[in-house]
Amino acid sequence: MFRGDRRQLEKKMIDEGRLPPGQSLTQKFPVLHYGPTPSYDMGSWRLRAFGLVDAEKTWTWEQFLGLPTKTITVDIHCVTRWSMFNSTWEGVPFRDFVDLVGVKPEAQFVIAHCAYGYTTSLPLEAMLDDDVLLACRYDGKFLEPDHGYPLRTLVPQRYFWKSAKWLEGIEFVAEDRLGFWERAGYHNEADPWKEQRLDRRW
Ligand SMILES: Nc1nc2c(c(=O)[nH]1)N[C@H]1C(S)=C(S)[C@@H](COP(=O)(O)O)O[C@H]1N2
Ligand SMILES: [Mo]
Repeated sequence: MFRGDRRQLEKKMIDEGRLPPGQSLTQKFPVLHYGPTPSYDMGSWRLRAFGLVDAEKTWTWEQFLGLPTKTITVDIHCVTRWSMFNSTWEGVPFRDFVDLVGVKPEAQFVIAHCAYGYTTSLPLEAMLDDDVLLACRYDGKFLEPDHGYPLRTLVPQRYFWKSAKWLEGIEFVAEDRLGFWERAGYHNEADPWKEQRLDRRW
């Protein structure tokens, strides 16, 4: 892409409703997180589903890789104002995961638990969208450690901090609990089309 053309292209993409307001396009995939990148011994790695579920369940890496996956190509939007078009991810559709787990009717929110206690949450209803994945591959390969290896959530319809890297647990709850960036003042809805970046009540 030519530098001079970039602004024009971005304006066109905003006008066409593809690029959310206030965003710029990036060609490379930036890395963003708080704290160090964890490294896992995959022999002892577990994904755990708990909270308002019929029975708590855990998956080993081997078991998780045996679950049916789907591949999608989506645009992602970071609150720091970069958007990346056409990123291709493979993972277990969250909807299918919910069916596997058996979630109680009182469950209204989903809390993603990650390495070092990072959490982020969303309404269960939002997590049931077609394009929400427990993603284990990006561009046909396992995730890079910096991008969340071995597993992250992918929620393309929200700012990217809602896509939790180094996922270790999924908790189903009746009442929401603010996550790491949300407690720091980020908006709990995080809809890029409404520019829900910071919570103005702070
Ligand atoms: N576990 C964990 N997940 C995280 C974060 C984090 O600090 N810890 N940061 C979030 C933020 S702010 C962004 S923008 C995206 C960045 O993902 P990337 O590094 O793959 O681009 O990860 C999100 N997921
Ligand atoms: Mo972010």
